[in-house]
Amino acid sequence: MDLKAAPALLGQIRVDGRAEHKEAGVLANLDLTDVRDGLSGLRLNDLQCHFYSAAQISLAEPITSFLSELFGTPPALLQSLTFFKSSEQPLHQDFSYVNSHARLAELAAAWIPLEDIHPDSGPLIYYPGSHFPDRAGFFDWGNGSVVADYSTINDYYSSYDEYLRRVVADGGFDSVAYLPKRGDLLIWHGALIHGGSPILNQSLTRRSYVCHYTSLASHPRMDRFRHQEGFGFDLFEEPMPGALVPNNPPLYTPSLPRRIAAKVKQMVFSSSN
Ligand SMILES: O=C(O)CCC(=O)C(=O)O
Repeated sequence: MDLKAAPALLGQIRVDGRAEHKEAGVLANLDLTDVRDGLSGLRLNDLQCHFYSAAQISLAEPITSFLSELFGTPPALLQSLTFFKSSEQPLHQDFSYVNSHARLAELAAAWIPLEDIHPDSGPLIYYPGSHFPDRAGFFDWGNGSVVADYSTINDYYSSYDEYLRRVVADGGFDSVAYLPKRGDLLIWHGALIHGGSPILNQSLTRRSYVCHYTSLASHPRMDRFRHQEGFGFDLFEEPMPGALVPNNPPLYTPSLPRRIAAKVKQMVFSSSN
């Protein structure tokens, strides 16, 4: 938190969020002495490349086991975001922005509270049921594309926002504010409409860790993952030099029931293909 006291390496953590964050690029360029000094919407990217503890959270068994069931193959992390305050991010569907993986629909996110979330801190809001394509349809990002092109994205922000607001109003979707306690977990489909609500009390933090996953087979760098028993959750192939990660971190080891279930699934899939 105290950037003056932190190793210089941590200044190299990539940041994202509002225009001023994007321009800074990395934490060191934000001219902050303490990360807690505000900046709602500030996101630290991919802390799992710097901290083994972040990698362990990304790979927590309840997440990986649930996503294995969902995808039918092990999940693989695409990115993580760490928030101190609400992102206050407008409504969106993740697949529009997170789309470097091969199978667009194989996208899910985990929202992990790092403290009990206060209703006035700008909680995550989402619209249950809005991930069904037959109910939400698809926004046209230009030339019929259902995903955003970063070179033209600014031209579309306001019409995308209008589109999603119309979808939730016309579809009769009700919003839910996510008010978890530390230790809870929310997993959502990559097409669920969601956003960060406005902060009502500026003194409140909303510390949280959000990960986006695809299936291992769909990951753009699948070849870089180590595998074990058909599971491959290795995030450490390319840690930042000097990162706080053990030299040879252990692979995720699925439980025996999970290994049996995976084996059976593999046999069923291979006999039906
Ligand atoms: O937590 C938030 O405020 C927004 C997170 C989010 O929308 C995302 O990571 O896709």
